Amino acid sequence: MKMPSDFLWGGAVAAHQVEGAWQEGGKGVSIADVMQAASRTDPARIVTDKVEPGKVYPNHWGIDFYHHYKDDIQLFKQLGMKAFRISIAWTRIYPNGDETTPNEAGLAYYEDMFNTLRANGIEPIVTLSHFEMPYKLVQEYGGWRNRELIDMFVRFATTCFQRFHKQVRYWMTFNEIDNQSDWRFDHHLLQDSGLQLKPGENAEEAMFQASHNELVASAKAVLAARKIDPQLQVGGMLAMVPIYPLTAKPEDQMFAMRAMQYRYFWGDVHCLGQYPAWLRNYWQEKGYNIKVTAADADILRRGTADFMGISYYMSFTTEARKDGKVEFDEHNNLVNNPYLPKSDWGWQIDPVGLRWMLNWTQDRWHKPIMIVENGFGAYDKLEDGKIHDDYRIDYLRAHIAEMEKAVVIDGVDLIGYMMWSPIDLISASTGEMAKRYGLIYVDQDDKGQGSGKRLLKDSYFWYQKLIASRGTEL
Ligand code: BGP
Repeated sequence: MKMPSDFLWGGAVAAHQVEGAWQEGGKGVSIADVMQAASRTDPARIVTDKVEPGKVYPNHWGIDFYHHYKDDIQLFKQLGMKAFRISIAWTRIYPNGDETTPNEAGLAYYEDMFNTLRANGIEPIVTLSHFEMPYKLVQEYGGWRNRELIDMFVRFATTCFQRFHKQVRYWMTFNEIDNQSDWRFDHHLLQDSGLQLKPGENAEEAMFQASHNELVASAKAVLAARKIDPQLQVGGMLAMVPIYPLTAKPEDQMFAMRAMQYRYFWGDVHCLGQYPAWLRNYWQEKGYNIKVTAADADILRRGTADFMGISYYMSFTTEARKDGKVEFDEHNNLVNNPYLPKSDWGWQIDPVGLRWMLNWTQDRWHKPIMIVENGFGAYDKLEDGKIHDDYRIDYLRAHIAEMEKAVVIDGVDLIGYMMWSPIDLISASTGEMAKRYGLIYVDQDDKGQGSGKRLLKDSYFWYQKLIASRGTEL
């Protein structure tokens, strides 16, 4: 199906997964610099107590995009990309988060990158916080449970809007803010909200307070952007995962609905400007004391998002609890979906779920949508200098076909599609290089060894044709 001529076909990355150069250009230490990959079973995965000079984490080297971006952008241009999503590392702009004067070297770095993108006909799309708040804000301020972070984030956002508003029109505040619904897994608390639990602290309550502070910061950033340049579009960003009921049993249906309400209340606040009634009741019933001031409520109401950025990789399935309670317990209540295959990392592959989710998102929030992540992590095999990644093409083709139905048949207001990722990068959840997403191969292993050379995979040529044909040559 032919997509509109102004549709933004592109690709996405995050700063900490590609840049490397973690101590260059005046950059401070971020949580991503000291955190072991999220899903490793290593008990030490959560965080180091201090930054150990000799200790290296994959995010320290990324794919050295910091030094390679000019060449890589040429490859993106030849691919035909119309848009490129990246995040700004907060620590390049405010190294510790609590300074009042920004780091000029960091601003200059992104300025040159955005200019290079524009000069090559590529629209930069920017996330402000993608899993990498300054580490000092975790250690000394206690992460997002502390309201002081609101103004620090708004200062960071305002600095970026002021400096880059001519080059960057589309912004998102917090990447996958709804991942915090998985607060049972402590890496989400740390990575997304900078929370290390205190003895006796209730994780869910802390998560709700941290999330509230982030939502206020996000709404304040929206209001700041409007003042600086009314052309700016500032969105929220959610990991969209349909949560299907396992059966037609009403209890399963009710349970799955509440699971969706729970996961997407962040979107409700972003788009509708207020908390849903069920959640306020839930806080009360649990005895949670979430500090929401009258001024906060006013900011949330006024600072609603201009669009919604979403990522889509998979769907979940759930069934009712045996005790009849309509709330998640520590087991996460997710079950296997017998109809769906899985990736090597156990992610359920569900292209139809993307169309389902796009319709659901539009019906619920009535905002323009941008797909800012969708892709397939797989082991690639290099054969005679080539990578025949049919499995990646199959995944992208099936998802894009469903996306096109959502736009052309269902009338979903979709601004663009950014696949994850145009180039191999460090996996956020495993810290591996071996879990590859790219259309461009990077010769580097899990330990950072390799020539760093870039090679074009079969999927690169496939996506190139697809963009040139406006989505018809699937
Ligand atoms: C999303 C994150 C990305 C990216 C992607 C793939 O949740 O926003 O940063 O990493 O998932 O996940 P992974 O790298 O863990 O395979």
